[in-house]
Amino acid sequence: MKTQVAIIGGGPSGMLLSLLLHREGIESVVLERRTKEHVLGRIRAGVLEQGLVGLLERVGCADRLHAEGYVHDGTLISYGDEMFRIDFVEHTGRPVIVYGQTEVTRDLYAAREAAGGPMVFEVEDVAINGADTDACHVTWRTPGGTARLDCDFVAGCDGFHGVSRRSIPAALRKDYEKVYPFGWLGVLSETRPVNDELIYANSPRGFALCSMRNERLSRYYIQCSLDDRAENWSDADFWEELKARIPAGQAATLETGPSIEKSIAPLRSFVTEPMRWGRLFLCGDAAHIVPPTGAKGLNTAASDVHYLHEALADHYATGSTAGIDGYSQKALRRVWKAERFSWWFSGLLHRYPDQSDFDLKMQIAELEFLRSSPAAQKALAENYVGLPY
Ligand code: RFL
Ligand code: PHB
Repeated sequence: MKTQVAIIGGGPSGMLLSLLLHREGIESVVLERRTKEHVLGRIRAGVLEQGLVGLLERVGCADRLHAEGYVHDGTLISYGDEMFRIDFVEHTGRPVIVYGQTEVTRDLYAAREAAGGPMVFEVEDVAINGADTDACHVTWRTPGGTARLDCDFVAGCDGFHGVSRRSIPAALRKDYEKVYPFGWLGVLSETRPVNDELIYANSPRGFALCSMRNERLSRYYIQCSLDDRAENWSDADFWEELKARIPAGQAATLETGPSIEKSIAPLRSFVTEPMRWGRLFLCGDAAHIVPPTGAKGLNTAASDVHYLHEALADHYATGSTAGIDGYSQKALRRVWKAERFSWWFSGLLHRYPDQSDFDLKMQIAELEFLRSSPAAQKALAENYVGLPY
């Protein structure tokens, strides 16, 4: 088999890239380790920046998003029983859209299938060969032997645990990492969201987030210990803990019900540099991870995909290598700003095991400064709605 771009990973990065390349007349094959059903069953991010919305529009995947997504002009931040609002539109002229990653991925799959682009599922033992030569190819194991895909380029869109990043020789890359001493326990429930907007809550008992997918589907998170297990939390315990972490007025109106999904995700900041080795380019979680505070994971994956598809399109159109040579630097410049924002916003809202009384006072002072300072609110809003690309 032969193609122009081999895309490893059929998550949102890989699928969006395949569609943007298709629009430019560039062929790709998507290789995905799991089944389509498995990929479409994942519950992840929920907040989309305008940049990602624009890309989805460009590939014809935004009709359902515009019909079913929710425009959020601002967000709420609470500490104890205090709560204030940051108006994104007032500060930046832009809202964000609440529309689940699960739905984005479903729309991307439908478009890729409609375009007839090849995809191979349940690929095992994927290996990237000769990325630093002119004989680049990808292989994987099949029941009958080994399959081989020859290609001009490889896009490593296979997430944090994928093979792409690890294919770059360790001596040629540097990893930057911060592991947080807690996780998020997330619950999805068929209940009315407690508020029209998201609530990011700093509480003495730990962080909580009230989010949503639609009018009858809520997504809530509470900070938990890393050795905790989702099955240790009954629904009743979860609701009680969530209520204790959000302002009393919100807790009083919180609709509770059975959870339809419950899972724990650890929090990590991670970046690998560079995001390119020869003919291999990393995109999205394969190259970087942010803690979910601020909802930058999926959105940062989208900006990588934007830069990479532009670079490849320019290369195929003109033969120039300037775009692909500049990809890593350009993507990383934006990645680090999203890393900074997610790290800062996590620090503002969570309880850390080694926090002193002084540190706690600093957190409250920073929240009160944010509450009173239009300049600080503008800085948060600018990052939350997404830096330009
Ligand atoms: P993905 O979504 O991880 O997709 C990668 C795809 O590659 C496949 N794969 C392979 N395929 C072939 N060969 C291999 N060797 C492969 N190894 C892996 C995987 O099966 C998968 O289908 O990465 P992508 O496309 O870069 O997208 C990034 C986003 O998914 C990610 O940034 C966000 O979902 C992060 N994230 C969240 N972000 C938010 O903004 N808000 C959230 O609430 C939020 N929750 C989450 C998250 C990420 C999580 N992960 C990765 C554990 C919750 C979780 C659990
Ligand atoms: C979500 O709805 O899953 C969500 C929203 C905002 C975040 C993280 C997750 O910062």
